[in-house]
Amino acid sequence: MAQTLLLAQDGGVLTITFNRPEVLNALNDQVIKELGEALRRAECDAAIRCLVLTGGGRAFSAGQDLSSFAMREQNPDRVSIREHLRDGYNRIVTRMRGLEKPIVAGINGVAAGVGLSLALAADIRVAAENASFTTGFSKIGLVPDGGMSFMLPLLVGIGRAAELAFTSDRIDAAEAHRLGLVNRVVPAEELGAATAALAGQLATMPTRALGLTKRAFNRTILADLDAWLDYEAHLQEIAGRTDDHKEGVRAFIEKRQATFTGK
Ligand code: LHQ
Repeated sequence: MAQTLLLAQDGGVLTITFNRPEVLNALNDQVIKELGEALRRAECDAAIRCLVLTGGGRAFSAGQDLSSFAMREQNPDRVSIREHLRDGYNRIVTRMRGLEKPIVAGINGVAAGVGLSLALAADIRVAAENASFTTGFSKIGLVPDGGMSFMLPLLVGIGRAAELAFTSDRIDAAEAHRLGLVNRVVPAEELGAATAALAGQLATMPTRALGLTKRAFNRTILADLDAWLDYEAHLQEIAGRTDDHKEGVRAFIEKRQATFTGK
């Protein structure tokens, strides 16, 4: 099976690149598995002192692979959305926040759905000026998951978070920067060098102190991370049973506008 992630270590920096460019780095079970393994490697290897998460091709990540998700829905033995989240994305987010090393997201293109959630779970976000952002969930009748329901209001404030989550409007990097969603915006051709320079700097800092700082921030603002993730999964289970969710996914696959009924 083709590798869905590319890993490259340069000094103390491990760069993880989503590698499904043909579907805008949409995330399937294999990506989640490989990402879990890469994070485990970063936890165990003292030589790795900073992570970079980025995307290959024109996207950072378009979120859950909706084609594989729609096929999964036809399997009578499928696990519930709640379990899908608990066993997959929630573990990844817990690992990312629990990793006591800095994580820099190099957002090279569109970040949507849980792809955006993973960018928000990183510590610092650097975006290319042609990157774009959409929560995306409401377009398929779902609620923000992968930690987005608390990271988004934390970063941009609850009013702006509501607007972004309700409308799923796509915003550009300049707007994302204005809202506080990303730390820096750089010309597209400089993104690799800019993230590498920042990550290289962080990798030479006192890793233990940075890790403990992250632990302190987590405790201050994400003290109930696991409970929140669990609650999101519970809400997603409810949303996932609606007609609007089924219509939203069908409409995406059939490349047409969804008609939502509110049910
Ligand atoms: C895709 C995808 C995609 C497959 C583009 N899947 N193929 C958690 C738990 C349980 C249930 C479900 O979900 C979740 C978490 C989530 O992440 S839910 C949200 C999932 N993501 C989305 O709803 C975003 C869907 N994608 C889009 O809205 C657009 O593609 C964006 C805004 C990302 C980019 O738009 P464009 O730049 O116009 O590109 P495109 O739409 O033309 O996409 C290019 C290709 O990528 C296209 O395939 P094709 O064969 O026509 O070239 C898309 O079908 C494919 N693709 N996203 N998520």
